[in-house]
Amino acid sequence: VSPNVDVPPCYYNTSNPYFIESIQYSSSGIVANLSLDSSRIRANDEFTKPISTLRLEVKYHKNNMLQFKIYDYQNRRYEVPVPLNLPSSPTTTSQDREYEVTLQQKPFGIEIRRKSTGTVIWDSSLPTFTFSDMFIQISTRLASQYVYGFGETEHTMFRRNMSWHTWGMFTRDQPPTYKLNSYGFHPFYMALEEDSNAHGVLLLNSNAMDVTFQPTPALTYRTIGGILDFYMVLGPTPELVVQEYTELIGRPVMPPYWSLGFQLCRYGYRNDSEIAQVVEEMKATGIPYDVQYSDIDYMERQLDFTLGSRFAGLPTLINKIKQEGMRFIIILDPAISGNETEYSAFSRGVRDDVFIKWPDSNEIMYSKVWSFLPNVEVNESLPEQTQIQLYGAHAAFPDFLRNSTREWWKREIKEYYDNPTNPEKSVKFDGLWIDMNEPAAFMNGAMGGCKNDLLNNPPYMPHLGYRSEGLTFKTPCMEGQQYLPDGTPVRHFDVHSLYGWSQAKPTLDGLQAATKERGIVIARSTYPSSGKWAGHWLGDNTAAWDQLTKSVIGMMEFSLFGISYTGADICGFFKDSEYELCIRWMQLGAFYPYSRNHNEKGTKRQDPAAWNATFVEITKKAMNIRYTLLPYFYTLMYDAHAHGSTVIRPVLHEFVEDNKTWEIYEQFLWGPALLISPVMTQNAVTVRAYFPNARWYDYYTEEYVRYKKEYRDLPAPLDHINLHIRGGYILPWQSPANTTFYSRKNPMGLTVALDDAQFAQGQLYWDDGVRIDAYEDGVYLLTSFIANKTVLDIRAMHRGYTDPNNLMFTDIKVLGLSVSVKKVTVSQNGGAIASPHVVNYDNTKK
Ligand code: MIG
Repeated sequence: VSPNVDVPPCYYNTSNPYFIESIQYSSSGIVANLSLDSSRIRANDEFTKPISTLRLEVKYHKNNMLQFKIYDYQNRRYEVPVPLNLPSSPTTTSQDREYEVTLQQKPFGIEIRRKSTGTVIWDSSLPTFTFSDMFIQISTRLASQYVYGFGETEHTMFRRNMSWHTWGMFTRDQPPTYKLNSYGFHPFYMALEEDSNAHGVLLLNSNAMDVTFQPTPALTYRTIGGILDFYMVLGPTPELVVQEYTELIGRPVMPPYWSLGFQLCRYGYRNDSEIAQVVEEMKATGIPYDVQYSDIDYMERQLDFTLGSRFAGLPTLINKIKQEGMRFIIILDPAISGNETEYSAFSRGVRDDVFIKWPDSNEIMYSKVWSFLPNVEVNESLPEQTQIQLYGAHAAFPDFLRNSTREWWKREIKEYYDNPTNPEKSVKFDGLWIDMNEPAAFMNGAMGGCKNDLLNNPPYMPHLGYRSEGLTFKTPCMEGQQYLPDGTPVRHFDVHSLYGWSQAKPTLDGLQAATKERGIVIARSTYPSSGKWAGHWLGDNTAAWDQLTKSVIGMMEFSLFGISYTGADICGFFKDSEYELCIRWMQLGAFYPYSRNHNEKGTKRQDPAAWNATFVEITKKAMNIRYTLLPYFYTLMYDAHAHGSTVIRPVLHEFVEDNKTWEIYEQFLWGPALLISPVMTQNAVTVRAYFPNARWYDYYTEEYVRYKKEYRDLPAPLDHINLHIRGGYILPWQSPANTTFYSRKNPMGLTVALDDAQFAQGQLYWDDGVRIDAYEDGVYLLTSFIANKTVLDIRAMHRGYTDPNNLMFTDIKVLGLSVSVKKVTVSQNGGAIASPHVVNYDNTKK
């Protein structure tokens, strides 16, 4: 192995100094005590001195899921307070378990095999294991070169490059940049085995860490705190890996129907009339559009729960556009200014003791971030950083881990919505967009400077790309005192990367308490299980071509992380967008679950109404397809919420037996049945697309294209995004309209795309689109469709909801029938279904 700067040799012990002293096997797992062979310890400094005794606990939770945990059983250490869904008692038998665990005694190692194939999928009998207070390292051999996941970082392919790359993890206000960790923290990977079985591994640890991929293939984890707590799911398919992982961490939130509509935002609207004007221009284009936003501009001096004078008309505007069937989302930042004389969010926060403090002190730890000082005349012509230096207020950070904080936050949200003292000023938002929750600061550390150098500049600094700044780069000090719900004190050092996670649930709870509807929360910083309450936008990207591919990789990765409501800022956040780029991005963004065009203050307008008539036509065409397919897409969201299936589905999840798909990231699927092949390069008029082994029908012509297991160069003129429907599936759809409020009233249809065996199936989930817990409470309709040769069977599987619009499938298209059809009769419990439409591939053009 050649020396490499990314591999710190001083942290690889030549030999692993731990050995197993005692082992106890039981029907539900293994417990072993580890000891340190002191003759094999290197001369180490204080903080990397290995702990002398450790315990390994292996728990066979399920036939397809096990946990292995290594910790100090003599001294309690911090453990991640994120609850997992574990069976209260193991539900396995040794025969049915899909895995086998073997321990190596000296040096200590753990090996896990897939029983059915004998493949070793974890083997830590490598000479690198060490466990000290602020440096814990473990390595494992991997079953193949095909590893996916670990985030949130920008990289260039979906599968991870195994050639000596190290990736840091620690939540940070870091715009997507190659190799740097951005807003979220996801220590989870999915790996393929050579025979195309798949498994997944979560390291439940929240301390700053890094992972190094080695071509062996192998993987080394280094974390600077907590314990090693691994969970492995055995798949054996990639889809099952995600289903099993989300069963463990919690399934993705069910978004309201309207949140699947197109959304428009920008940073820097000057006043409410500018928003009103944009809304009118957008409506005039006729492009489907459901949601308008306001960024921090609506606030007075960026103070949460206030309304600036230039936005005094916002409540009226929101009420008006809601009358017209649209929705409104506002932003909230976590930090609260401590410089105001009358600011109830702060005074009530102090009263309820919600803010992060200095350790052993009653002093709030203040930093600087959004919120300007009172009584200042902000000179907007100054650069942003100078403005912050001059005008930035003392910012206090709510500790969302505490019950008191959660209650306070929910009350503040609800009060802003209701505004009981001034109801005509109440802001009737439908969703909340939570930014800056890494947590972000506009300075390193806190006012007065950080005090605990050991925590802020730890002996081992994970590879985060800003080593010299230490951990406090753009965030408060690591010694910040936080508390778990049960009152246990924890250091910000340990829970930093849980900040956004801890804000997600109270924000959704507050939103739902206010609006009495399902609503949606879009969070910037996420951790495993954030998806239960929130979606995620991929952050401050740049208006540049490479960001289109990066967004596809990002969404597929978040599918693995159990967050299905995702998307990137369409047309790019930083920099002025450009015509062709923005058109291609609108086409791709029409297939993001979270489809929002958003840009930075000071940049050129880039909303679809800002360009020209051709832009409008092209965007409308793509958006109309999105709206047409929303019944199918909403059903995928339900399937993710109920069963953990992916929505933005990597091609390899459906065709894993074809190893060409293991490399694909320039195409993706909506569920199992719609293949999206976007143009993501400048000046391209064709797109190279892979067609895995299935029947594919062109979405537009409905023609059976006869491409199988091959790459094709498809025509892709500027007004066209290539879409293909997979034979074997039935897609429910509905005629589009300018908002989902109206499209939901339109007639529905089915597209039956037959496979080679003349078979197809599908389903439709339908509810009122806004009811909280509609699925949990059974207030929904689930219909299944099965087509077999010449018979289509439509069956209600669950009848908990009747749509007031008397919806019917008035148009049924059958693609690929191999016999010519003269007459079709369809009946469905007396309900009439009009004009079935049959496309017989033998008599469509080739
Ligand atoms: O300091 O609220 O990622 O979407 O427009 C920047 C202003 C803060 C960062 C978000 C971006 C948002 C911007 N915010």
